[in-house]
Amino acid sequence: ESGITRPKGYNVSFHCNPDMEKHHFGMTHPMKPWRLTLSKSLIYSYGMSFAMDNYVSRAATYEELATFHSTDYLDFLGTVLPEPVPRDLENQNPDLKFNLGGSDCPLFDGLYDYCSMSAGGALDGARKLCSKQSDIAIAWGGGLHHAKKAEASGFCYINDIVVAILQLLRYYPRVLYIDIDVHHGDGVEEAFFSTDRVMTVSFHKYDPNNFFPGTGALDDNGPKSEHNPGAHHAVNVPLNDGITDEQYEWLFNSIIGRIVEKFRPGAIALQCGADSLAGDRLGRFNLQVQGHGACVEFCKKYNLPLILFGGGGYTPRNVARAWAYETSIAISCDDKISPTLPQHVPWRDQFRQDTLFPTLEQILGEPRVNRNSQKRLQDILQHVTEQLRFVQA
Ligand code: V1P
Ligand code: CA
Ligand code: ZN
Repeated sequence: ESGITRPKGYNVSFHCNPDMEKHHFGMTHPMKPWRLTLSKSLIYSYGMSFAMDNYVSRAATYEELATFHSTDYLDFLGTVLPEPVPRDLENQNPDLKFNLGGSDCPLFDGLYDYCSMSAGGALDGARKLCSKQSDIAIAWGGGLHHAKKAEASGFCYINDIVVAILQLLRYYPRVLYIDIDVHHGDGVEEAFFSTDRVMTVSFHKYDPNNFFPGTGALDDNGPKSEHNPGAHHAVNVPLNDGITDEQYEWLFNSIIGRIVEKFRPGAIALQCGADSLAGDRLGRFNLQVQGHGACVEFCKKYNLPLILFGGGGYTPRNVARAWAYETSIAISCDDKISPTLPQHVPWRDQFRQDTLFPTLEQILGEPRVNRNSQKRLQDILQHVTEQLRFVQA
């Protein structure tokens, strides 16, 4: 009914595991794995599965996770059990091992399974790109960009992105990582701080004192020690509250355009965290589904192997709209998706309006004040342009 057909000579693979979605971080925790169920419900209702190769992703193995994570950390993650009674409300426990068990990264039933399935989908996607069986791979269950080698952080325990990029690096000399989640992609940045084979670019709300994780200033571009090949290969785009589609698209296209020209990546990994959308429970921007999706469209135009990850996104109806729209961008050539939601979508009431593209007024009532001046955005572009003088492909 959507008119979506399978394009010839170009493959999209979709990687998910319904078992992942059953896990719960806890009643008051903003991360709801169920948003993946809602997203798939919309994607399938539009008929998009007929235009993709659909895979139930397997759980990543211990050895695969150990390509990035320390075995100490993995061993602990595999054996910790949830507390029968919550310790205390305010996360004051002084002996959290590996930052596990606090309010951001709680221990819940099936935690290890949840993490290994998230990484399994991302890794399966990366492998499909390496074997040229897919041109675009989609892993909405991945994108957990804060996890460190031996530490959980910001709702992320296993860094599926790093594991997937390490796989891509076996086949592609250079990988470009782009992160449009409203938070700084610190875990991925840090993992590749000392290599010039991965360039990381994060767009995020930046306020070192009041917004998680507090890193990602414009001039944080990788350790500038003399013999570090990774110097200048971290790009940070710090933004303020209320940025609009128009500004974001201009900045994204200008920056990514210059980077691709200079760095000439063999593959692109795009983290599509949906908490940069207007109306997100944790986010601060005024992006609409169209502006968020325009980033995917822009990346797709390079015709490079592309992997799309999920990430943040705390208002499930908006997450589902964005990831459904972005799935349609991945599979469609020119045919546009219907802006009206399909007649029969499970959990139809969740969406409130029957449009894929709600207006800012529909989402928020009153849009957030935009605190990004055009002058500041130009200065950011200028800084990045100068930084790129130190980069060579
Ligand atoms: O602000 C903090 C920590 C807690 N303080 C000690 C500082 N944590 C944030 C974490 C946000 C993580 C975002 C993950 C992602 O980038 C990728 C999946 O989207 C936080 C926030 C907040 N408003 O920033 N934690 C919580 N809210 C939280 C709220 C209720 C229950 C548990 C956590
Ligand atoms: Ca980001
Ligand atoms: Zn986020």
